[in-house]
Amino acid sequence: TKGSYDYDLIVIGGGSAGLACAKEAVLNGARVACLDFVKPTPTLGTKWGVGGTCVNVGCIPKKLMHQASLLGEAVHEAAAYGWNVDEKIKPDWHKLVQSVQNHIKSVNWVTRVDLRDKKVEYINGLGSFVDSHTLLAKLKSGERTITAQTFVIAVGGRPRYPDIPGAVEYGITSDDLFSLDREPGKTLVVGAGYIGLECAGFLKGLGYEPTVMVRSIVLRGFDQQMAELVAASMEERGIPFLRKTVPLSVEKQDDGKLLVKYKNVETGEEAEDVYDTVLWAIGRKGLVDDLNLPNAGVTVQKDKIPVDSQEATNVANIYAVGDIIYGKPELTPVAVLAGRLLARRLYGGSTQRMDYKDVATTVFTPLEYACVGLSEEDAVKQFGADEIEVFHGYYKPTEFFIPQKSVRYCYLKAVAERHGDQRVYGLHYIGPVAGEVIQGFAAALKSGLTINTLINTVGIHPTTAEEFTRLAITKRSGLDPTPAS
Ligand code: FAD
Ligand code: NA7
Repeated sequence: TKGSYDYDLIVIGGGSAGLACAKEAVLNGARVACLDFVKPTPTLGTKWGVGGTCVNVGCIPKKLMHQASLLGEAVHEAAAYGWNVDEKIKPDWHKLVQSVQNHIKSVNWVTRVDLRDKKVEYINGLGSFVDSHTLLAKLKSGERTITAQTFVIAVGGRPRYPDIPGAVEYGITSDDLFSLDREPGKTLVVGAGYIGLECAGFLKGLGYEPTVMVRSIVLRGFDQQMAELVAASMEERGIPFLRKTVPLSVEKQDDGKLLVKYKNVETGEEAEDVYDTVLWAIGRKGLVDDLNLPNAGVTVQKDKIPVDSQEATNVANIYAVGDIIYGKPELTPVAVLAGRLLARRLYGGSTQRMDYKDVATTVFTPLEYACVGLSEEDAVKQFGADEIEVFHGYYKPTEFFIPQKSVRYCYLKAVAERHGDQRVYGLHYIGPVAGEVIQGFAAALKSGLTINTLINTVGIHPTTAEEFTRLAITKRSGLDPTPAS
């Protein structure tokens, strides 16, 4: 019976999804424990406190380093606006890491206080199933067996390492980068997903020399026209892209530098270069292994857990949310909302389900890219090229004029229904503060935005977001989408 378990709910994983779910469950009257445990990285042994990926080794430190890099750029631009700045200004990596880590520590602290205030029992232990109602928590010293009526698995993922000689010994991942105790220097970033591009972007802005190694395409899953513009804007800033290339091995030279051998996957041609740092950004692996899921009978698919539209696994009392679920966007706000809604359905009598469609996102490259809804290729695939109208244009941000920054890649487009109401299926924007620009449009798109509404919305002048209200040229027309002067 319900009363015979230690808890109503045990949440495994104290990251974005787990914390949101645990806190909401308590608010709705459940007795809840939340486990969180971080295994150190293989070589540097980096570890961190409660809060999960986003706070410790994800969104937050990434955005802080991106901001540091943008500020460096802004200081140089300031001279053009008449500020007397020392042209030789230079960042201090150690100070930056310290500031970032101090912020993270303060968030860890606030998180623990919040859990205590909200009466969530926090257990710093690694959970593994004994059976579908029993969990073994391995603590720093000793272990504890606990039982619950219901489980929510919210264990997230960790970066992958490639299976090549030297990868683990000499390479690092985003789990190490934000606390690295030495300057990254000349860095090979392997992987062209958003994490690889973002890291390469801020490293360049901070004065280091990143190179991006791309196995196939850039930003798989994103609109490919936009993805190529993002890559081109990075190349313009002096970040080389090694295309169609995979690493073969990493060796440490006598001088401490890393010799990387690699090959072109099309020509088979091999080459090598020497780096100070090799950063693997080749995707993330769901943390299913430690959970002992066979003991509970939970099905796994490619390191992830498949769930239905209620986030239920194949086992009646076990649910999963966040990055660990199969086939859904791996983003913090998705994890948070899905976790909260699940708790409300479990304990608050709610029936509201998570809507994973039309989730807006931003790639925080030096010139940012944000989007919501369908990519052009997905819209074409779904509705056919004849049924899609793409409105597009290049634009010139006012703030770029005086410092004479390149406007070559400032571009945006709306992917819409061709006939009828011209409903907007997707919005894509490359330029400054992309996330801030797209967030509000995401609400509009979810409310059924049409091209007619968009172009009859009065813009805010002078902004870059107003460019969406000025979209007038369709790709089909063949007209030049670059603005006159
Ligand atoms: P996590 O936050 O990973 O939390 C899971 C927790 O469970 C971890 O603390 C883990 O150690 C713990 N755990 C694992 N196994 C066990 C176990 N057996 N027992 C106990 N505890 C366990 N998203 C955005 O929305 N915007 C961004 O800008 C963004 N940038 C990112 C940048 C980087 C470099 C990375 C790596 C990710 C970024 N993300 C971003 C993604 C975002 O961080 C994740 O989507 C989000 O953290 C997922 O939350 P989660 O709760 O599912 O998992
Ligand atoms: P992604 O988006 O999965 O991207 C991984 C990148 O690494 C991608 O460009 C891959 O190329 C490349 N890759 C994958 N394996 C290899 C190997 N073995 N060698 C070289 N290159 C490789 O991962 P991120 O780390 O950017 O993001 C993690 C997740 O967070 C992601 O799933 C998002 O949804 C959220 P490919 O395109 O496969 O050829």
